[in-house]
Amino acid sequence: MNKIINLSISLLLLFTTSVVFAVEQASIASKDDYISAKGTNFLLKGKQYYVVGTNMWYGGYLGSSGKVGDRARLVKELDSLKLLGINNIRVLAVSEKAEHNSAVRPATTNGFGNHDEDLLAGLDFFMAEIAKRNITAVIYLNNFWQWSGGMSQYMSWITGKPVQDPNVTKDWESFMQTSASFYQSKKAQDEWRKTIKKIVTRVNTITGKSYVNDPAILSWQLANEPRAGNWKASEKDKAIYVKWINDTAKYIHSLDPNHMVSTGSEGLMGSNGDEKLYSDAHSSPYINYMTYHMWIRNWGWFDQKKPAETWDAGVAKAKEYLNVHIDIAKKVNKPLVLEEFGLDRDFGAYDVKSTTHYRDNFYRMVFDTLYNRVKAGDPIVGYNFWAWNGSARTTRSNYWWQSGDDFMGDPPQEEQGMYGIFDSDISTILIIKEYADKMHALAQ
Ligand code: IFL
Repeated sequence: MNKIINLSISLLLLFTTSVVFAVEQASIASKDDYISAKGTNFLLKGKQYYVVGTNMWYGGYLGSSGKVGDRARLVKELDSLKLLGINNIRVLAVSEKAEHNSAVRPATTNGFGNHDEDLLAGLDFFMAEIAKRNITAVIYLNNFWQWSGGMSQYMSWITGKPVQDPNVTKDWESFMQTSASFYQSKKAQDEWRKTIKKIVTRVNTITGKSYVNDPAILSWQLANEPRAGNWKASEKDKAIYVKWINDTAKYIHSLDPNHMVSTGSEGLMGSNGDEKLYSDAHSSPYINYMTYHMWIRNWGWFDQKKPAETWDAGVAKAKEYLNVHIDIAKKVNKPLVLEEFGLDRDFGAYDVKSTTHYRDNFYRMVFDTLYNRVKAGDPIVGYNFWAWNGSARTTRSNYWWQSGDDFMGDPPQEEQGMYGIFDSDISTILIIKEYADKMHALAQ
């Protein structure tokens, strides 16, 4: 009798697996349905594809059906972004549990191999919802900075030493050195590859579709803003970093033949100002396009407390930074995306009701500079502004995030409201929409 029951169960399992496989086969996209890089262009179904995007690191968090999730809000945010003309979102795949105050709580990963399935299913929901809206995702698999645990947390798990939160120590140089030690740790790389494999080969629990077969993924991204080391990185550090990029990207392609892989690099400011390092990092045959980020206040090119005095020089430097990367991409012969930029609200305010005149002018300048170069057929293929706060609001008088607060584009390492765009920022939203329309018109 037992034998018969076992046999029936096995047959049932075989049948179910075959049906799932057959359903997935039937819906498997053709090569043309995935965005790919050709020369300095992105192509989708034989047509130019331009990234008109935003950043929403917390997309998977909102998608969770658990306590921290808010699916109704996610759906509403995506509807708003769609109306704005957004077609791409940069999102975090995994976070590592950290003790310091600058990191998001909970984390998707609570120690090596210990993943929170509810939170991971949140990314599934996010992916299912963006696909419905014809929005694509860039999914990053690690973080050089501390707000999602990231590389410094991997190293803390390995060395047993607590992460020294640079928000507290103010010692960013030694923090960066610790983060970069991640590239050289065999244990860290082995553990990270297990996580990469888990995410990349995942089957979406909402759609039943494998991530590998999901055309809504524009690219897998190694990490948010990986750097070779601190500002004193040696030639050896740089070589290790370039090799790490090549090897990891190759590994991801071995798991997923359908999608592009990108670095998440900030460009020259994340490459010690070293053009060779930036070019080398993106010359790997396994890196399909180039990325850069631009932060004129973080980098001291603009002082938000003295805007009138520092605006002209800050904008001049910004324009140069925007253009110089496009010229480098021409030499490397790959497409380029400006995947982060932003500016404070006027005079560095965080309050949702404060004005955004300088930010609005800055957004217009960035969009216009890039739009004109896209139009001229240069290697720039789009942008993602940082970031979408949408309907999130903080109730904290000091603007610092705490567990249970709304998730917004400003991560927990920064004041809530610093750079993100709220759904009430109408003047900025109108500029985003104006240029989204212009960019889409170029793809006709
Ligand atoms: O929040 C920051 C984020 O870590 C990033 N780049 C800069 C953002 C604003 O400071 O990736």
